[in-house]
Amino acid sequence: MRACAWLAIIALIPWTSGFKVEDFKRCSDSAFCTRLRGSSGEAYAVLPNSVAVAGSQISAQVKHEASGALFQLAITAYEGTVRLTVDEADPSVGRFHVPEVLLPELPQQERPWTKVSQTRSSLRASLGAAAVELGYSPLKLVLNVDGAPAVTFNADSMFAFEHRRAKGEEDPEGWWEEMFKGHRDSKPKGPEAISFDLAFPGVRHVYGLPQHASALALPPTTGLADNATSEPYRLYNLDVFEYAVDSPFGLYGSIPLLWAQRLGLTVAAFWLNAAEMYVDVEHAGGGVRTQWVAESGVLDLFLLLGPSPAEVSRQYARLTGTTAMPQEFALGYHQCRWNYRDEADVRAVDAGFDRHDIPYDVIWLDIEHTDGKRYFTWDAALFPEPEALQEDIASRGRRTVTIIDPHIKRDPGYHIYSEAARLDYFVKDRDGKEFDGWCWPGSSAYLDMLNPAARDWWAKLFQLDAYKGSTPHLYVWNDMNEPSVFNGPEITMHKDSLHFGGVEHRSVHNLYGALYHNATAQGLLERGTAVHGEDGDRPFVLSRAFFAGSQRIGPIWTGDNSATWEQLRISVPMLLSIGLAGLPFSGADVGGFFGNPEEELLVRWYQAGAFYPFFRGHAHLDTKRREPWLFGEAATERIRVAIRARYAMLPYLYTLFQAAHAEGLPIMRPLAFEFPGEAWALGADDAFMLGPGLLVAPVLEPGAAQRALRLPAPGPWYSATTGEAAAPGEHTLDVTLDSVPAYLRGGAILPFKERARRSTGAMARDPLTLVVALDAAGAAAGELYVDDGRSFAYRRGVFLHRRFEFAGSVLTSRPAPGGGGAMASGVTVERLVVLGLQPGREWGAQRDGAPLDVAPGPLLLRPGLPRSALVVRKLGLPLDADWAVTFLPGGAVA
Ligand code: NBV
Repeated sequence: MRACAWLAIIALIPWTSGFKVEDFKRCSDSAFCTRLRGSSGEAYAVLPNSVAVAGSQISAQVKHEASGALFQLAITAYEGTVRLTVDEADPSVGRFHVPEVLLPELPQQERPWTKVSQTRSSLRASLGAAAVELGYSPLKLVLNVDGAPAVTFNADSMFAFEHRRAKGEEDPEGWWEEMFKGHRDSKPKGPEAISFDLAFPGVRHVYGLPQHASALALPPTTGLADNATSEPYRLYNLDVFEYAVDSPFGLYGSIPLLWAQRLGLTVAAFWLNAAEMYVDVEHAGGGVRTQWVAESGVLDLFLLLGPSPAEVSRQYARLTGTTAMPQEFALGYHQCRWNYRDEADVRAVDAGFDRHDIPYDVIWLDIEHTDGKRYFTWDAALFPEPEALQEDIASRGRRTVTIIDPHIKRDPGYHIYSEAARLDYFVKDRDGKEFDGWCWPGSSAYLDMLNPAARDWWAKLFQLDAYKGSTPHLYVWNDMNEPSVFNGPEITMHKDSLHFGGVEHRSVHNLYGALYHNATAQGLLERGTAVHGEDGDRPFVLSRAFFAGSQRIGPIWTGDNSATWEQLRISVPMLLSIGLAGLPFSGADVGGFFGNPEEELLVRWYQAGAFYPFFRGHAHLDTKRREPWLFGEAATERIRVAIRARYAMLPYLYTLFQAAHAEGLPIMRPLAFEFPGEAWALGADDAFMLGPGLLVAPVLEPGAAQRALRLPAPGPWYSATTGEAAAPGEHTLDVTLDSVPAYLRGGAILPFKERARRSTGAMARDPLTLVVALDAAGAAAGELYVDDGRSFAYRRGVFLHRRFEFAGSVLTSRPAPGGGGAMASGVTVERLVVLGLQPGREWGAQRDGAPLDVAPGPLLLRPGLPRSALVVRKLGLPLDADWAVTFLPGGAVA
C-alpha cells in the first residue's frame, strides 16, 4: 500500500532529468505579462485640483483617461527615501496590501516635505538633498539627488493599473481564465495587473532582484545589447529542479529590490508586492531603463536615495528591518545530507569530525528521519532515541537540526493534520474545500500562514512537550515552502486557492514562505523563553523560500544547486545580490546538492564556502557519501584548513553580524560596495569583501595555475596567508590547490581566534589575536563584538563592544562609539600582529611603561608561514578594560 503511494508520487514529480524550461512560465505564458510587457502610452493624469500637501505626504487623484477609472496617489517622504503608492480610489475594492513586511515603526520616520511649489501642471518639493517633481499630464515623477536626476518614474509611459471591473463588460482572452499545462486558473477577479517604468540616468550597473542564478550586474533583458536575455527577470517563488545558471528564471525566493550604481551615486527601488512579477532591464540612452509588471496587489514603491551603497543598505533596513542576531553556533560549519540514515550513522559522522580534527557545529536530519514524512515525528526504527542522540551531540557543544516542511499529510490519524483541520487552518481551493496537493507524504494540506491564529498555533508545536523527541539543542530547517506542490502549476500552489480573509494565493504567493519561516522561528523563540527564562534563546531556522523582511527571521540558502564548476562560480554573485537585498545570512550548498563533485571541486567549494555567511555542506540522496575525510588525506587536510580558517575568523564574522543586526549592512559585499569610486569595480563579482576588512578572491576554475585579481585603491593590501604587502592594481597570482587568495585591507584591524577546537562553544573563552593592517599613513581601526553567543541578554547590555585604533604608533582599546557594554567574558587579547610597520627597523612595544615580548613572526599561528609580521606575544590584555600598547622604533624600549 505504502509502496503504491510512493509510485504515485514519483509519477507526479514532473522533474526527473534536469531543468525543464517548458515546465515553467515565460512572460508570454502569463496573460498579464503578455498584456503589459513593453506596452506603453496609456494616458494617466493627475487631477490638479485634487493635489494636496500635508506634512510628509503629497496626495492626489489620478485618472485613467481611456476608462475614466480613478486612483489615489500618495508620495510620502522618509529620511533618504521617497514612497509612491497608487491604489484604486474606491477602498471598498479591497486590493491586497502586503502585511508583515514593513517595520511597524516606519510612520515615525516620516519627514516633512519642504520648499513645496506648485503650478497648474506640476509640483516640486524637497527632502534634504533630494527633490521630487510630479508632472500631472502625463503622470510623471522625477527624483533629483544633489540637483541631478537619479530616478524617473513613468518617463516611458509604461504605467498601467488594471482597475477592478465586473465580469461581462469585456471578455478578452486571459482576463477571466487562463490555462498552463492543463492547469486552469479561474481568475475570479479578472485583470488586476500593474506596470510601470523606472529610468536610472547615467547608470550602467543594476544589481539585486534576487533570486536568480545570474551575474551581480544584471544583464539586460531587452533592447539591442548582445547579451540581452530576452526574458525578463521573474520573481515567483518556485521549486526548480536542477536550476540553470545565467538565467532570469525565478527561483525559491523573491525580493523586489533593484540597486542602480554609478560613480558617485547609488540608489535603489523596492516594490512591496508579493504577486508574480517580471522586471525588464534595458541599457539605453546612456542609462538603464526598467519595466516592472506584477499580476495583482497595489503600487507601493520605495525609492531609496543613497547616495552611498552603505546608505542604501541602511535605508532599506529602516523599511524592512535588519538581520536577526544569530547564535554563534550558526556561524560554524554545518554538516548535512539527505539523509543521515539512522542514529548510528549520525554518531559515526559526529565522531568522524573529531577523529579528523575538523571542527563542526551542527548535524542535520532531512525528511527520512520522520515517520512517513509526518513532520514533528520520528521513524521509530531508525531514530528510536532522538533525545539521547541530541544530548550526546550536545555534550560536545554541538546542535541537531531537523527538517519541518509546510505540507501536512492528510492523515486523520496524524495529530497535526487532524488538529489543524478541526481548527480550519488550511488553505482552501477555489471551491472553498481544503486544498489538496501532492508532496513527499502524498496527499497534503498546506497551513494558511496568512491566518495569525494558524501561525500562533504552529509556533506552539515547537514547545518541548508538543514536539516529542525534541530537546533544547534542536533547531529547525524549513524546506519546500515556496510552497512546493508536485501536482500544481509550475510545481506550486494554484493562484486561485484561497487564504484567510478570502485573499487569493495569487497576491500572497511570494510572501507565503516567509510567513511560514516566521511562524517556525516564533515557535523556537517561545520555546527558548519557556526553557531559559527571560533572556531566552535566539531561534535558528533555515528557510528555502524568502521575501523582503526574511532577514529578520533567519538564514536562507540557494536551494538545489549542482556539483558543477559553474554552480560554484554563480554562488558568489547569487549570495552578493541576496546580501544587497538586505538578507546577509545566506549560503549555497557546499559541494553542490545534485551530482558528485570531484575532489578538486569539493576542495575549492570548501575554500570558497568558508567565507559564505552560512556555511553548510549538503548532498542529494542519490549521491556518494562525501563527508570531508572521504577524499584522501591531501583533500582532508585542505578541507580541514578551510574549515579551521572559518573558525579562526569567527570573532570577525560575529562582529560583522552584529553590525548587520544594528545597521543592515551586508556581510559578503561586492567590491563596489566598499570601493564605489573605482569604476572597474562596478559589477565585479568574482571577488568580494567580507565586511570592510577582508577581500576574498576564491579560485573558482578547475585546474587553475593562476588567478587574476585586481586590488582596489588606495591599498596597501596584505596577503591573509603570508602577511606580505600588495599594491592596488592588477595581479596575476600563481595558485596551487592550497591557495585561497584573501587580503587584509590596509587600515583594518581584525580579531581572530587561532586555537583549533571541535566547535564554536569550545572556543568561547579562547584568547584573541588582533591583526593590525596599517594603511599608507600608518593607521588602522576595527571593532570586536562579543556576547554570550546564544541568548537575548545583549539586549540588557550584557555584551562587550570594543573599538581598536592604531595611530601614531599607539594601539588603543576603547568602548565602541555606540556603547561598550559590560560582560564578564574571561577573554583576553593574547597576540598582536602588526602588518606594515616601517620595514628594516627594529621595533619594540610597551604597555604602561613595561616592555612587551616582540619579535618578527608569522601572521597566524601556522607552521611554515613566512615571518613577515611584527608579533607581540603573551599579552593577556583584558577585553573589558581600556588599554594602550605603544610601539617604539629602535627595538629597545625606554
Ligand atoms: O528534503 C529533501 C530535499 C533537501 O535535501 C534539499 O535541500 C531541498 O532543497 N528537498 C529539497 C526536497 C527534494 C529535492 C529533490
